[in-house]
Amino acid sequence: RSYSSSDGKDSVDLDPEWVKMATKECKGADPKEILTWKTLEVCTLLAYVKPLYTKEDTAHLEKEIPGKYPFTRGPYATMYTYRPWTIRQYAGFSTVEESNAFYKANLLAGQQGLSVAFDLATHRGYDSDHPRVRGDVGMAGVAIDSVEDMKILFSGIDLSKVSVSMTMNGAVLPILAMYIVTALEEGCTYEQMRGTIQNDILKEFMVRNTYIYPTGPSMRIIGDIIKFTSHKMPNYNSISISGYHIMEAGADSVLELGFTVADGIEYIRTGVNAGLSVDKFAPRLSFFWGIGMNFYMEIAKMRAGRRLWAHMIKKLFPSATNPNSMRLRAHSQTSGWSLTEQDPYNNIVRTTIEAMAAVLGGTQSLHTNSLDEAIGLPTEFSSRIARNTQIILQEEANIPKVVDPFAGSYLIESLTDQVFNKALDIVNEVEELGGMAKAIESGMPKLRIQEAAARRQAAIDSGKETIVGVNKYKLKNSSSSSDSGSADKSGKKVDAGQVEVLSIDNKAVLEKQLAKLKKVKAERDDNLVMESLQALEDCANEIQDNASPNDDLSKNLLALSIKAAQSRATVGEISLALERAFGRYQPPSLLVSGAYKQEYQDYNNNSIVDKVIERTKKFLDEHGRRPRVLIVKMGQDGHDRGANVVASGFADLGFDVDVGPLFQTPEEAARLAIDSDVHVIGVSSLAAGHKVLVPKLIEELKAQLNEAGDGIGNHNILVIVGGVIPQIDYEFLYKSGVSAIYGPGTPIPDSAMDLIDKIEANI
Ligand code: 2CP
Repeated sequence: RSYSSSDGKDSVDLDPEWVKMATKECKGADPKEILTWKTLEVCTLLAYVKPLYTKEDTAHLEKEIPGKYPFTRGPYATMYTYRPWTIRQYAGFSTVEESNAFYKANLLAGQQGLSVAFDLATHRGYDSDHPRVRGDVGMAGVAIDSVEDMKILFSGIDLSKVSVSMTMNGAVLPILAMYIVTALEEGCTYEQMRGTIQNDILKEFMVRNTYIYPTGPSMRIIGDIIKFTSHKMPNYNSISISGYHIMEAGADSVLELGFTVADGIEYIRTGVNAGLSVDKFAPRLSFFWGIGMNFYMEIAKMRAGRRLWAHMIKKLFPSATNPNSMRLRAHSQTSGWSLTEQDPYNNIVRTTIEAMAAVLGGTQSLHTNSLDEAIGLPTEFSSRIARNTQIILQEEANIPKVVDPFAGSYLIESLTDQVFNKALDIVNEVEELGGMAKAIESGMPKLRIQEAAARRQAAIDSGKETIVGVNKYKLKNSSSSSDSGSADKSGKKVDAGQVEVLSIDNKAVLEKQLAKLKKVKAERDDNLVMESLQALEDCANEIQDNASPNDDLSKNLLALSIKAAQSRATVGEISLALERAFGRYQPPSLLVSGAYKQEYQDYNNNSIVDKVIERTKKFLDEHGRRPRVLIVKMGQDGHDRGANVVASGFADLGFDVDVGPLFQTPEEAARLAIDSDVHVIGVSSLAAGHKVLVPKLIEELKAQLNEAGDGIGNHNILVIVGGVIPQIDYEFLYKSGVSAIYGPGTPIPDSAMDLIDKIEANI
């Protein structure tokens, strides 16, 4: 065990005088041995964190001021003292009418910028009437099919004044085009458009999974967007380079930082390959961090991130001379993954702590999660508390009064150095693989993130890491969220376990969308639509000519998508025109093995893990094969952290695990389960589609098993469900034929043991 300092050498050891006193207080034990903090980042070999930092640890520090290279202390000189961060809550649900009303109410109540959540059908480039998106329309975001929808979404909102962020990656061309057409038709000029499009496809291939086209064409789309916006929309941020999803998928802070900065470098190269100078577009690249419960580390991460970006641009792109090209500005979101279904009011506290880390780290814009997000969609009540958390930090706590208040802290400065150095190692590793696009093809980032996720889950399941209300300090009689409260001192029932969640009527939204689609298609000039779609497809088929003047936008995919959107072509039609040229991306299936078991046993030997392993062995002896599970994700929900962690955990425990491809229909999932002769299908659902998709799966299973007759091995395949399932839907799912629901917080070995019982009973 050794500590390491910013230059990688052994750092100043613990202060000897303190060690003496501490040894006494530790009753003779070595404080270095027992008080050293082995952080989560140990996965990426971050050095151990000392229990005490002193002046000697920061003796090497040079003076830095905010607003100046390397920007460790902030992208602006005055930071929040002059203008606090933007309160920007990510939202969108159901229809454009409902989302528009929600946005307007939020702006009146103190929100300062908009951030649009689209439904998964839109993300994946399907119109609402496509058969693959039955369970997804309007569920985890707002449904958009054409410019007419977009116009209603922003009606009564002045797009020349309010900056709008749109989380869109796969279907980025039709959605950005429709936004631009809406703004133009409302009288806003290109120069006046301010806001951000996420447009970060690399992390989609790594973790978020809402890609449409293969990597090459996807990067070409990004090049065209950078080119178009840098010429015509000087105040618009062309990418939000996102660490958030990398962290939510399980990465620790160092991995998140390293991979995100490596993504950014790849985008700079993409802009340069599109014929642009770095200074023409880099100042409008922006970043997006996930902020979890690792308080000190998150502050250090944000400071180190700014320094790392500035350092890499200077080193790799010497032609960049505008300091704004090196200035990292970031949006942050508190971690959705850190929220718990159990005892959910604790989530307000978690979000507050995370929000404080984000602002003490110097974020430019912030989303604070609602307390109910581990259970379902936020209500007006929970959204208000989330928003007010930020207003209170801005207006009551005096936090904005001083720039970078943690600067000079022995700990934070040391940690900033350490995170910088370790993340730099990751960036260099990616560079050695040939840059992020190549690294992704090698599978390296995905596997590293999955490994970190599996270890984290094992740390929680084994009790090494505390989650209040989940694995420690649980509510009485609470095995899951079914707990509906406990008694307070006066014996009165306190409702601590149940919260109300927003419920979306998927059928009603779908009907509305279908009617609107029909109307748009009836009223438009079809010839114009066909022409514009053909032009787009032809351009996509042409090899790019990098020698063309860099302000020539005649062969630009965004310019042509704008024309298509103006003609009232739909999201699905524009996406399909591009798909005809580019094809659809099929992801490889990758799974880590051994990490879960090792981390668990490291902390807790001779545990339930060993018992489950014994049980699966016995099962093998008795039944001639291992218990076999197919993990599926249906609909357009690509959140696969839970599915991957469960799959690798179950495999480590001795199950035969199959992982279905993402985006299956219930019919396809049923077919795969029967063909693979599994005992169980485990459905992982995080995007609210379970009430439509799970009953359909069970129906399909029955129909297909009947069709197959007696020749099939399993007459009855069990269906289990995990993920974000509101308690109120449990009864419905059980009635539909679900055998078990394992909500967030269920330890993997517990669910595994329960499942073996169920499989044996079923056999
Ligand atoms: C700010 N300004 C200042 C100062 N602070 N000027 C002088 N002194 C200061 N102290 C100026 C800036 O230069 C800018 O003007 C304007 O004020 C606004 O400040 P900003 O820092 O640009 O803030 P912003 O407009 O809020 O933009 C922040 C970001 C932007 C990070 C740059 O990219 C952004 O808003 N991103 C949000 C992304 C987002 O919402 N993502 C949601 C993901 P100029 O512009 O004239 O320079 S949801 C994800 C979910 C989970 C999902 O993906 O599924």
